[in-house]
Amino acid sequence: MGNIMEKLELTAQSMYCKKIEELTPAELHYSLGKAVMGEIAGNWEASKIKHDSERRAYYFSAEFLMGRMMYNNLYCLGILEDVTKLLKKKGIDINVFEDIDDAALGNGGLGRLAACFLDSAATQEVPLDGYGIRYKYGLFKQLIENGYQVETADNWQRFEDPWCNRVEDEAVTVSFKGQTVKAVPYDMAVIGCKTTNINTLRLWQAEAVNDFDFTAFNNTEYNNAVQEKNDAENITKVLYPNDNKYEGKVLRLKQQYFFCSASLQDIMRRYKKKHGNDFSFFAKENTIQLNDTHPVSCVPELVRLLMNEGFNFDDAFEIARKTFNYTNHTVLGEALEKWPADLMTQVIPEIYHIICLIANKCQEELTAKGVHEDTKAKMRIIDGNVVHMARLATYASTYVNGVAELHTEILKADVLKEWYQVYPERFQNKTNGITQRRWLGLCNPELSALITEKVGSDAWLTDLSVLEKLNDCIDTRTITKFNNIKKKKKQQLADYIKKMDGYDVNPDSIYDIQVKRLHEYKRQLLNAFSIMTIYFRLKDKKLKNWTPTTFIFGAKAAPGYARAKAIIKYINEIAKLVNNDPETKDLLQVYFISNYNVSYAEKIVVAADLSEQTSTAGLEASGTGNMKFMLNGAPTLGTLDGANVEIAECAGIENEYIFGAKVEDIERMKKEGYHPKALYDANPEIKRVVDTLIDGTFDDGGAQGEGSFKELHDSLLKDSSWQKADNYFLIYDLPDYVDTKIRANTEYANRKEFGKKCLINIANAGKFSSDRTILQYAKEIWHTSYKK
Ligand code: 7GP
Repeated sequence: MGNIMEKLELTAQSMYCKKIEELTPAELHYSLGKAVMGEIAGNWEASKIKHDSERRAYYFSAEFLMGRMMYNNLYCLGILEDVTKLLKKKGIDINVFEDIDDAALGNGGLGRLAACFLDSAATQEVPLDGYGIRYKYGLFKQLIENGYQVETADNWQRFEDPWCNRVEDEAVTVSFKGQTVKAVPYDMAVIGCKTTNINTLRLWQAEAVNDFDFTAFNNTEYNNAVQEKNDAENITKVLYPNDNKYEGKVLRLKQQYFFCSASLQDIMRRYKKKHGNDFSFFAKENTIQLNDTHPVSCVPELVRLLMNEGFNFDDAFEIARKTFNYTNHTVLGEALEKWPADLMTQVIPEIYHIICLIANKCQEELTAKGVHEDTKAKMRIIDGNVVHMARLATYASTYVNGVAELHTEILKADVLKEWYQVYPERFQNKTNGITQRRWLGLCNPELSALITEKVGSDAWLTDLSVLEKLNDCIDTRTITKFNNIKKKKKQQLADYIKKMDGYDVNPDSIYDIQVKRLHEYKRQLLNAFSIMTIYFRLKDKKLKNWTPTTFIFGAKAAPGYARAKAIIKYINEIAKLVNNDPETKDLLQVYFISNYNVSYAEKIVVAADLSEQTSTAGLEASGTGNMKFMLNGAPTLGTLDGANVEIAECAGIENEYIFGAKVEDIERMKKEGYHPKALYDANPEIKRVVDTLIDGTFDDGGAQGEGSFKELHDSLLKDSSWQKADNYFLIYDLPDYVDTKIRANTEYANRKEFGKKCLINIANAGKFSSDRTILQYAKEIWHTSYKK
């Protein structure tokens, strides 16, 4: 500890010629970050040596949504409190680091899961290192202007990045057709909790092999002189801002192949240092987890690299198949990657050629297994000039897994049905989890202290299953303590929202919260409709005993996703109406907070009274936000979808607010016919609410009845050539949703009974630690070591 302050002083002096107390927040952040890095250097080195000596796993992911590093790292090192005090002595408030941007190198669930996994692996001493992309610009920052989303660039590196070391001498080159670039690794330390183990996240940055063409410059062709540099750097310039949507762009394919090739070359280099050219131990010593299909070009790339080492195709492929495992994160058709063959040929022809070989091998193998021709046709890796990446991943992996029980069943029964029939032994489930260090310890010290007091120690920090002990101490006093903590967290959130967004949130109201990416299947629009339903009932005096409620939304829409953007505008229009209506403003408030990100989430999940998880049953693979709310004591107001099912199982369905169609109901409606227009015509309340999209209640900026709200209205009621009406069953689910929401509101008034539900949720959240998930991966898929 003393050491860190000394190191901090030295860095401040040598880098900035300043005393600690004179540093700007950015300088302090950099200096303290570097001091911490210096402090852990020895442990980090030792951990690397350990990983080199045993079977190890790699997590390949195009996204790692790490969030803010400073507090987390100090917390995991167990020195957050001390550093806070020491800085205070110098007159510095540790909250200054709130000015430092999150590392937002991910979109949402998939990227945040990768970050939780790294944290858990480090803590559970699983030899797992991450490989990804060091985007210059992470996920855009969101402003809300006049109710519309406006995007600005996320220049997260502008404060410098003390957490990464550039490792110049381990740079490699990656070749595309007509272009070769340099891949430079940046290593981030992933610090475990209550262990000296430190794992590594290696992120690749694209640079030019030759920065600057002097001849061109001398010929006064300045643009040409820097052309190569720009073309190379463009590869890792920006994160594609899509969540649950595939984008078939050349640059995206380049990003994927770029980090796959660099990472595999890196692994091969390390392997060769140990074994020379004898690759017989490769799959015994290395296992690679593919985080969805974004890194699937790894498969042909490993085959290519092994063939360069002298292997024939079949032997190379066998090694690859033993090395890779694939996690699927979505069943949405528009998210499944399907690369056009000509695009691949244009960018990575050698890789495409190897994919052709794999595709042929697959069909031969299926023939040999006696698979029916029709089934074989459905399993073509290359089908009509399109490469199906999920099929390639499934074929080329040892294990394939879904991310919640229900999701895995849907993969087996539907999305990957044919594959499950031929290769049943490959399929596993690994229900997602979240790290309790960030999502309880760090963000909710008040609740953490109560839990530690009740369960008798802080063992929950590295073994969340001990929370079950809480089940025995849910008495009146504990409930009161919990309710007081929740109250405090709600006040803190109100203050934070005031600071960030300028809104005055009533801390005495119920906080009903929906934060996640904006997507039609997540059904923020359903939530909006339920609010309008309640608003009209209040106006019509049809709803009695309503406890004042604040509905809080946070969500980024992909910049090209028009309907998602229209929904943001619609929610903001509702906010304007109800927040200013003298008849309702004390009963109903609606706020759309801007730029929802990991750091905002840390303030939000701890303050929620209700957790909105409203996806159409069958479509949310797991969800992880749902687990964060549960762990902080908010019952789920949601559908039986993804991990909500397991949340309800663990806490008891009577302790959640479950509504709506189940997967079977949705399937039946799809088969037998679903007629939202008929339901709308038959129910004047639904009609009134849905028609606020077109009847002039709200302004979408377009001409009356022609703007983006009209398009939303049509999407719910009119079959179109490419999509059936109300694809996501909002109209079907609305009545039950409203009833359930009102029931939650009524039950909230009994503070003791509701508090008990909250505590039961916490007590039964143990399963949802990513420690549990990562240990299952280690034991059942990777077969690596872990902390005993
Ligand atoms: C998400 C799923 O939508 C979410 O339900 C799950 O919790 C999360 O992955 C982690 O498993 N999927 C994505 O974010 C995504 O973009 C397409 O999937 C590749």
